[in-house]
Amino acid sequence: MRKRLNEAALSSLPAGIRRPDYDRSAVSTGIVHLGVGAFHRAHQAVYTDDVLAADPRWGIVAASLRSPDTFEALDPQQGLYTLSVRSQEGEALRVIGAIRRVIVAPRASDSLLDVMTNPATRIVTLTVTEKGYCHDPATGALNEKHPDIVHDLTYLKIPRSAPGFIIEALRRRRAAGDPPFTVLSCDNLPSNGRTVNRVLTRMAELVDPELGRFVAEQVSCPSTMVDRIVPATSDQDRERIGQALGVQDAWPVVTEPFTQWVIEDHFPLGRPPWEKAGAEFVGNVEPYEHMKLRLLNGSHSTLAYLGYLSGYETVADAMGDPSFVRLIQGLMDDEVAPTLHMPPGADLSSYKRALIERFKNPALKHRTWQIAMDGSQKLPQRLLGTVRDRLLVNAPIGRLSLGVAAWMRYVTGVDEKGAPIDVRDPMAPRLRELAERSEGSAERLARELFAVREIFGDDLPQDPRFTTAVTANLTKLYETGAKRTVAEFRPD
Ligand code: CS2
Repeated sequence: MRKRLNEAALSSLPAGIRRPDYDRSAVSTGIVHLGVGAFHRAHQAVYTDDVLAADPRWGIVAASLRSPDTFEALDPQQGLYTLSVRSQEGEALRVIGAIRRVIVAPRASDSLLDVMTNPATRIVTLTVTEKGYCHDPATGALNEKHPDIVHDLTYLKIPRSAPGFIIEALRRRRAAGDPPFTVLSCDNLPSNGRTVNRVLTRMAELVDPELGRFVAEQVSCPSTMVDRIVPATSDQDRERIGQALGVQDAWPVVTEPFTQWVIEDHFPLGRPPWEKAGAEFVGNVEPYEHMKLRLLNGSHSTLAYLGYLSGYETVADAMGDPSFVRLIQGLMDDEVAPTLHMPPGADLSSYKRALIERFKNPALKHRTWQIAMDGSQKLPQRLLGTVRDRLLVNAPIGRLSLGVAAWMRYVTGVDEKGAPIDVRDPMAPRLRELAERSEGSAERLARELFAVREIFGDDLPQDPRFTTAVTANLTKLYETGAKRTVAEFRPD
């Protein structure tokens, strides 16, 4: 049995493994993070770790809103964990110390609210995934019927949802005469700052119209574009990293060399000097976000559904198939790129080239099944916004509609060999029921699913250019299977 990674073990780690270059005992809490998954630990926590030597006031208290797993792994490690950066060239390990404490919100909502209410907390960051905002993905408005929102509006002192925690903390700060913290969404939502602001304002209004005005007028929610591919950690990763460290890390995170963070610079109570760690501060994040959500995430979701149905376990496996590379290249070049207003100084060709290489990274075991999760929350910003822009100028949507059709085929919950698919999605039961009602008819399945307004809105189901293209692709998927459909794909 190896000893556990913790403060005492830091000095005996093998040379060459980076570790905190600052005095952890001098660090105080300036940030509360909601949603302490692998993504946060491989992204924002690393940028923060990089700048704690320069300014120790920005330590992180991180909360998980559901499962105690991260707490149980990191608490005995005093918040320390390993970041593994993997590529074909090898693996670089580094121990991150930016997280001071982990809280399991459902067990300790009071402790979490106490830290959020402390005036020293000046930023609340979020990676709660798309569904954590409890919004309607097609419109971006708060879903007032969401069970967690209904709960929180009745029992705001013991909230469950991310918006509930933020609103209760802001309410308490306002009552105490303390200024509001800045809310920084780091999720892959369209205009994530504006979306979180809209959701919070509405929730606050429902609590008290005065609080609604306060949130609308005084809470800053800068938008951000976050990018780093972070697959789920496997037991092999744990074992390999434990061997290299000589101590056991219960939950390291594994990622790629690439990382990017673009942030709107509006932090009334100040912020860490993240630019020193490579973050880019800009006036308007939208062009960066469109570029990333549509090119990277749009391709990712397309690869996930078609790849899974074709029997490819990982993104790199799917990218080993030249027909998939051709499809994704065509999707990016011909269908997505023409809809983008590029950010100043960005080079579209090298961005797309780099994406193909990142997807091919064989050292990352990024499962198609993992990316396929929560499609109902992802489709609008990844594929459907692009579809709308293309239809506006009457341009072809062959590959985009194939991606949508593959999602439809996937959410039936039965694969091409008749085996069950473990569909993880907040709408899974409803999607499954619609699929069952369609009795194996591609046309009926498409019709039933187009009627899900939360995903397709009111406009797309009325547009025969969209419905015909998706239905034709879905029919082809049923008739010939995903692999052949991709191999035989010809643009219109
Ligand atoms: C992925 C993203 O799981 C998914 O849906 O598309 O997590 C993706 O890896 C990141 O956005 C990359 O920045």
